[in-house]
Amino acid sequence: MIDKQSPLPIYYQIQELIRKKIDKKEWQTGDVLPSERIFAEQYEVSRMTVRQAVTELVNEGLLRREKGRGTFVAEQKFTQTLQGLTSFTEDMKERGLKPSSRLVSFNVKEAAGKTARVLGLNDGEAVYEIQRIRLADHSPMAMETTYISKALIPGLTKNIVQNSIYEYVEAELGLAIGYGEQSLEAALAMKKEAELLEIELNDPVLLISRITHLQDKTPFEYVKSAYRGDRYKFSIQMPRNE
Ligand code: 16G
Repeated sequence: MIDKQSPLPIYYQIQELIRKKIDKKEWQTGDVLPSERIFAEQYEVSRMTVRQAVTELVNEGLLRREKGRGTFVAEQKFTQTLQGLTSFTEDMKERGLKPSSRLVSFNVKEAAGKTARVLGLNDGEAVYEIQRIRLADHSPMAMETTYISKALIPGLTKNIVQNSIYEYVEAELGLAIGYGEQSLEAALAMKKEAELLEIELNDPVLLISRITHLQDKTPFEYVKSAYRGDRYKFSIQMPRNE
């Protein structure tokens, strides 16, 4: 199966062979790969070559190494489009997964600084600060910190925010959500995020900041989230402007 005469580098051929086994579900999420030694013997290549192929796939996110335990087929990443304003609940349901939230904290605070500014509030006005771990089929995907003006949406409760906030705003309150502004940047998971997201300290996360407005342009939420870098991939369609 490995063609040593081929112009394709051997490590690349091994990489594609592993990819194929995963595509064909011969190896599934959570399965452990044979050791480098066994691999090298089976395909009559050096362990270095096997290591190179595996490292590339680990960097790509297809495989995951665990110290002292071996190399596993990683959970596949979600591709999340950046077009359209959707809620976590909607995104997960569309994928056929069960959305849920683990409430980390629910407080009313005095708005200050950027939070007050982006929500159009004066310093000292009351805001809800809601921290939630968002889960898909019980597996943590993101940690969200949401700020919402108490004067605008006075009735929020722990119970409500454990379900969909967008659904409450639209279906219960009859408010129309209009548009959002969002930015993304790379970061390393800090201690609290790592623990709650069940990843290692300094694992990659994507920080997403969103300000969402009602149709009448009133800003209604300011959300700072950390998405697991190993579970998410973002995509967008880009028509070239004339
Ligand atoms: C998404 C949003 C978040 C919003 C939440 C509402 C990002 C990147 N996305 O997670 O801003 O608050 O959906 O979800 O922050 P819910 O309706 O399920 O509570």
